[in-house]
This record gives sequence, C-alpha cells and structure tokens, in this order.
Amino acid sequence: MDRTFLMVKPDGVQRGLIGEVIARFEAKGLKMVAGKFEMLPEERVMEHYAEHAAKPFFPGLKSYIMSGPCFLMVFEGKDVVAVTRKMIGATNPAEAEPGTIRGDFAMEIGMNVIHGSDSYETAEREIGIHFRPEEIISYERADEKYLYE
Ligand code: DAT
Ligand code: MG
Repeated sequence: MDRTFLMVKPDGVQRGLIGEVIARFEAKGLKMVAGKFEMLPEERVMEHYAEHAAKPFFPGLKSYIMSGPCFLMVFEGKDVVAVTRKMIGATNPAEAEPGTIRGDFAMEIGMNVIHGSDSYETAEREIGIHFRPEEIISYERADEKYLYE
C-alpha cells in the first residue's frame, strides 16, 4: 500500500490542532501506521530539509521547526501522497483553498501547520529519516471493505 510521511509542525501542536489534523485523514479513510511526538534534533532537520538548506528562508524555517514538539506520522492509503497534498493545500496558507488544512487553519507561509511528502520518492526518504522500520505497524482497518471497491 502507498505510504507518506506527515508531520504536525510546532505551530499546529501549540494551537491544539493535532487531533483536528489526524481526524481529517482518519475520516477520509487513510490509515495511520506510525505516530510519535518529539522535538526534532538538528541532524534530522538538516536531512529532512536538505533541499532548502541554501535558501534565504532556511534559518527561519529551521528555528521554527525546532521551536517546539512536532507530531510525526506515517499514513497509508490509495494514492496517499496526492490525496494528502490536496488535503493539506498550497504551501502559502494565503493561497490555500478553504477546506484544506492550511486554507482553514493558517495565515502565513512560515507557519503552515503541517508537512506532507510531495512524492513517493520523498516519502520513502522522509520515513527513513524519522522512523525505524519496527515503529511502523501494518494492520487492517475494520472499515477497509467499505472504503475500497
Ligand atoms: P511544502 O511544505 O508545501 O512541501 P516546500 O517543500 O516548498 O513546501 O517548503 C518547505 C517549507 O519551507 C514550507 O512548508 C514553508 C517553508 N517555505 C517554503 N518557501 C518559503 C518561502 N518562500 N518563505 C518562507 N518559508 C518558506
Ligand atoms: Mg515540501
């Protein structure tokens, strides 16, 4: 089954949005197969955001992402990367559609509540950075026969 890496960022945690974010993915029919609450260590932030390390916004991004605990997750489901990116909305919350997480819950690009992998290649890489294989649990959700034809 397709997998992605999702993370409620420090603003989402501080604003009490962990449950709201998880509820949206759960209600959609996506399955959480791993989850943990932690402060991201600097090495993992550097690895996770390697593609942005040279950009002018990186110092701000790094201090924001390390400013408080995050909630890290792996979700499974059909087309999970495309589905979750759509549910998350545009990177800049000012441009994100209503009904999306960023469109409904955030104001500015520097604090946009949630991270989601943008491809299966990225997802595999990010899952590998943040989770050990034994932290990911495969199981059947009771409602799967009413979610998939
Ligand atoms: P996304 O999180 O939608 O995948 P991204 O990978 O391009 O977006 O950027 C990662 C994060 O970096 C993004 O969630 C917020 C921050 N960011 C991106 N572009 C930025 C910019 N121009 N100014 C400030 N922060 C930015
Ligand atoms: Mg990205």
